[in-house]
Amino acid sequence: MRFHVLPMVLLTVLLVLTLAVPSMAHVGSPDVFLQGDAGPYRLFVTVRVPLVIPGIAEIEIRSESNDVREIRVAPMQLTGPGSQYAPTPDVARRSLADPHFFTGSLWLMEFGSLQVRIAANGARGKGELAVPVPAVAQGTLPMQRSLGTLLFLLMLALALAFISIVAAAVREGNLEPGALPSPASVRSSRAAAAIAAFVVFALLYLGGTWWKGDADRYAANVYRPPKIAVTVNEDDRLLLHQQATRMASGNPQRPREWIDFSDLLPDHGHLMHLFLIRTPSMDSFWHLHPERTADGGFGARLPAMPPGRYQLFADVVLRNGFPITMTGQIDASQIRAKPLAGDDSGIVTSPISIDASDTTEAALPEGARMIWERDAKPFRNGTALIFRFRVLDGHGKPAADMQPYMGMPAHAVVIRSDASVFAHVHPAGSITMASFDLAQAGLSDNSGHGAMGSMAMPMETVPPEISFPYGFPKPGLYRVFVQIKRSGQVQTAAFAASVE
Ligand SMILES: [Cu+2]
Repeated sequence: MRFHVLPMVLLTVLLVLTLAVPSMAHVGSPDVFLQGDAGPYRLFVTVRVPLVIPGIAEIEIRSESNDVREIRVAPMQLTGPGSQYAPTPDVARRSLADPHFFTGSLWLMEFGSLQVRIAANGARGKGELAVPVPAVAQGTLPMQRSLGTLLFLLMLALALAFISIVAAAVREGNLEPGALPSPASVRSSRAAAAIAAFVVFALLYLGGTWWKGDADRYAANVYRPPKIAVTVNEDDRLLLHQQATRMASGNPQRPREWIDFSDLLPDHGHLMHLFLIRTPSMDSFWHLHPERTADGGFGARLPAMPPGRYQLFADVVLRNGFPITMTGQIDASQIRAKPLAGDDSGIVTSPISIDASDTTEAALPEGARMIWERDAKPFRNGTALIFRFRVLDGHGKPAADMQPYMGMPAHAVVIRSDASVFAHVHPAGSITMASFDLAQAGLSDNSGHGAMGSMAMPMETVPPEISFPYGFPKPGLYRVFVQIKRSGQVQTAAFAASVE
């Protein structure tokens, strides 16, 4: 028998739909968190990106040491001519209650790949740090009802006042003092009032139409994570292609754009980091690195994943340092096992459940464990935190065999149970390595950073404590996957966290 039709059908996987997940690069998690060095000073920076552009970004900076006297912040483009000339920086306010804490507000006037330059000055001299900030329209700001009502009433009063002024001018404009208006002038004043009313309401109508058109155009350009078309061929290769619909770029000046797959920046050694997570159980997690295919897409060998419905997140970085997370879905029925190779990794673990409490300990192979060092308090949404993890070997001792995984001590993926939030985070923060390096390259003194900078030194060994700066963007149940490498083997720990 040469044709095994039934097994082929069973073994072949079906293609699929894509799903709209609202919001932006690093899906649903727009704020930027970064841990890095401004010269001698270690800073923890949070940039809260505004919902609309132009808009105000709120910046929070925490200094590890107490010898920072002043911090200045300035926004500019990440690459291109706009990255050469820094505007006059603003001085960040130092908190009276906590001298380690500085805050600032910056107007982001442009769309696209921006950065915030941070200059610290203190007892140990000066230092600079650049924070990449992808700026796009993420939504539209609704007007407050009370303000809307007030403005409407004011507009009405103005319109009526204008009409009555016109009527009064026609009726009484040529009147001698003390005389009464003639019946003829009363008649013509009524006619004038009617004409004025027509003109005023016509102008209001046209203005309203123009305003609504503009608002609709803006709303249509609100950034949405681009969808990627996903198929699995007979060889169980996963194929990824651009969707026919272009992505909404979040930039009304250039509303629709293709992502140029031939012009991407590699991010920690790979053009694409692809994450597949089985939903809604969040119990099967795969981190693959598809390669360019001859027809302009991406392709990857699939490992032996348990069947089910998978949410896909494909991270790429554009030439200008703008990070994009594309989303898709597959229904994997059954896949012929192919061993993981290279930097590819994954885990099958227990399902996440609403009733289960948060986990602070996760099993690793051979009796080893990862501990999430956090206090018992539940997480609050929006709060910027440093997540700290400790790795213990099978004997309960701090692991001595940690190695860098793709140039970094660890990688983490934070995902909300409904897949509406996805963030790929590193010890340096929620930014991609590629954009971080681009940003530091523009600093006048980047000696302290170098190519892989403060984020990813060429390390032979990695300490068994790892930390990630991050803040959950909204309440809910989250899964946090932390990936490390020990004795040449990538290991994945899975935690649950509920956020209020
Ligand atoms: Cu990573």
